Amino acid sequence: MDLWYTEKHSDNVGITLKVTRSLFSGASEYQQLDIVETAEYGRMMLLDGLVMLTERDEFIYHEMIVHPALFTHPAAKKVLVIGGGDGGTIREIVKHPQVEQAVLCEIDGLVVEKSIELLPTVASAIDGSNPRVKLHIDDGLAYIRAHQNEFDVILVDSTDPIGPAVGLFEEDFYRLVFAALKDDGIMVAQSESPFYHSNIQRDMYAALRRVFPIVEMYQAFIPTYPSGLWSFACASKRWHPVTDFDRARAAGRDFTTRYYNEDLHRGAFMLPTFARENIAP
Ligand code: AG3
Repeated sequence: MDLWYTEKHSDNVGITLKVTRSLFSGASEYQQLDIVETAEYGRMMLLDGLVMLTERDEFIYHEMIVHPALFTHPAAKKVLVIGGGDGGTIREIVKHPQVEQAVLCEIDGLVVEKSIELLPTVASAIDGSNPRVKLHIDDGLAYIRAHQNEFDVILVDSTDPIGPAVGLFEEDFYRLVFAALKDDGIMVAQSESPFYHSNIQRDMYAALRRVFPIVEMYQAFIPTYPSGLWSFACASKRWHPVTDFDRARAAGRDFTTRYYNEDLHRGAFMLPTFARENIAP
């Protein structure tokens, strides 16, 4: 018997992957979590039925949510991740030798626990072995309210704006992020698909522009997300992710990446016309 999982991207379109077995299926007080083995994309994590990651293409999302900001900020020492309980974002952050502390604030302890158990290559930096990593199981909004002028970079690694992540797409939250950042801090948040989510993008970028002086969108190709074209919002207090980007430092990095590189950094900020129009002021 063949088993296939479909995440519907609209009423009429979805992505379907052949599943060879289920590794975990259970609900926390926040959401339904499933981890399955697929025939072509390795293990896959779903939250409320939405694809969060697969082992085969997670490197693209995790490299791209981290490295553009960390090679734009001249010396990021303290970095906060909100969401991202699988640990992939933290794994990329700790590749940067100047980072002294990487803090993960994830609302759902079950996601962290099951990622460590079933997705070890993703969760390698949050399994307790890395002294630079601190873990908080807490609501991102509550956590950020209690911190001011503290972080160089804040990365919002959220799910879609439904369920527990709704508050992470609102202006009030961006104001709290702004306050939690130091004077030259940078925020990056995943910002959905320019192809499918133009309304979400319009509202999100408008809210960001009311809070931050510099707001730029950049894109990445992520095969298992809706439409395959995904985006990130870079909102910054001082450093511009293209004009202040330190290309030489990125080119001289002493760690490997499989998607990000110093040329792609600039290219990622060059948008197709329809994507640019989604967020036109
Ligand atoms: N964050 C999930 C992005 C949203 C995907 N949306 C969807 N499949 N409908 C990724 C978590 C990985 N750290």
